[in-house]
Amino acid sequence: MKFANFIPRPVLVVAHRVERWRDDRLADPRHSERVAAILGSLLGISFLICFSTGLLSHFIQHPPTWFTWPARPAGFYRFSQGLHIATGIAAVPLLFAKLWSVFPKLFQWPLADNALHAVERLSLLPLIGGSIFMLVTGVANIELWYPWVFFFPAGHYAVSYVVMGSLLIHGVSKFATVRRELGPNKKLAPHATGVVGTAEDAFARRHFLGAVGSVTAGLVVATAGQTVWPLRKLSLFAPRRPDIGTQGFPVNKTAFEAGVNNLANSPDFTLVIASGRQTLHTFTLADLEAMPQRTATLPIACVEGWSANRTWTGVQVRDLLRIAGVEEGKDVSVESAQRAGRYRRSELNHRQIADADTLLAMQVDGEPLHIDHGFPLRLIAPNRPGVLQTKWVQRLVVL
Ligand SMILES: Nc1nc2c(c(=O)[nH]1)N[C@H]1C(S)=C(S)[C@@H](COP(=O)(O)O)O[C@H]1N2
Ligand SMILES: [Mo]
Repeated sequence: MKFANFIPRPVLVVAHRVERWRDDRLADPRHSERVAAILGSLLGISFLICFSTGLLSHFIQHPPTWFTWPARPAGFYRFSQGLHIATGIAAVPLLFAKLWSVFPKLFQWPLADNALHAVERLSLLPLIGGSIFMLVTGVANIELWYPWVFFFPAGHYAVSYVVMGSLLIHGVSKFATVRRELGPNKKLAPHATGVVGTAEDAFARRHFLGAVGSVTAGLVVATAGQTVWPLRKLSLFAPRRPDIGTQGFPVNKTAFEAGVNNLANSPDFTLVIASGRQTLHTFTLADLEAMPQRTATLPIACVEGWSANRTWTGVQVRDLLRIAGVEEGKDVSVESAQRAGRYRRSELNHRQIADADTLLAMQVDGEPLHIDHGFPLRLIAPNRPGVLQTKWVQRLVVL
């Protein structure tokens, strides 16, 4: 006796209608396997670039023992973080289009053909859920909107592994389809429905993909202006423009917000070089001004996606450490007058210290630093994320 005989008639009627609806959709070239393969490949590439640049950024901020981030090329972090944001933004319309395109396939009955297929379909849950989580938290973060209770980088980082794991399963299971649809013999390939595509089908497909492509390109351009200087006036979706702010560039956290107004403005401000609890050397501002000054053009490249190139003048960190008698090859902790907050300190490894352009800056573009940019003393060094360019530096502690 057939299983279907036990199912009440109204349920069968509904199931039949759903099936007809699904088959009608699947006959639409925009829901074809070819479109799914194209969007899926583009999305896969975006996710891979986004994941690798994200992982790199994570390692730079939380270096494992085998990882010592170099100081050169000076603008590399700016480039890789720009790619991270651009591919993340591009993935938003691509993901929408892909989900819309494959949506009818969800209504397959039976739900899976065999155990392997069941695993593959189940892996869609973490893949889709995780992707939406990554894109929503990422976009909210670059828009400076933090509506969650968890710490963004930790959540965003952890879920990226869930997405990559399920993407791997998905990619492997769809590999044959992608090769059939996009490989060299694609003209011979029948449609999902078994009908060979007509010229109208090809037109409808291109029309749809063209629309998705334009929206994607538009979104990327409207965000990239926060880091790609010539596009700055098109920076519609990005909250910051690299040319707008105090002294002509953005401020991440003001001196008032950081609670350092009094300390930073105090005439007795000193810079202390210490090793553990022991003070090795104390510099007054006058001492620092009397030292050889170095000027370098370096970007601030915020992890949130904006960046701005500026010309900084100050003293070399390696000079300061030499005067304090610190031997070469040590790492230091750069500590701010700011008392609380995650970004009140950062670490400089020995490769970065050895670089001539790793400075404690007192000036930007020939003017004394504004207090919101770190007056009287801020770290600025090549190839570092903005969050590691510590402002209001008061102590360098040898590690
Ligand atoms: N002490 C301290 N330094 C800090 C921060 C901070 O919150 N406190 N924010 C960092 C971040 S996230 C960035 S992007 C840069 C921005 O520098 P700016 O405000 O001068 O543009 O400063 C960094 N230095
Ligand atoms: Mo930042």
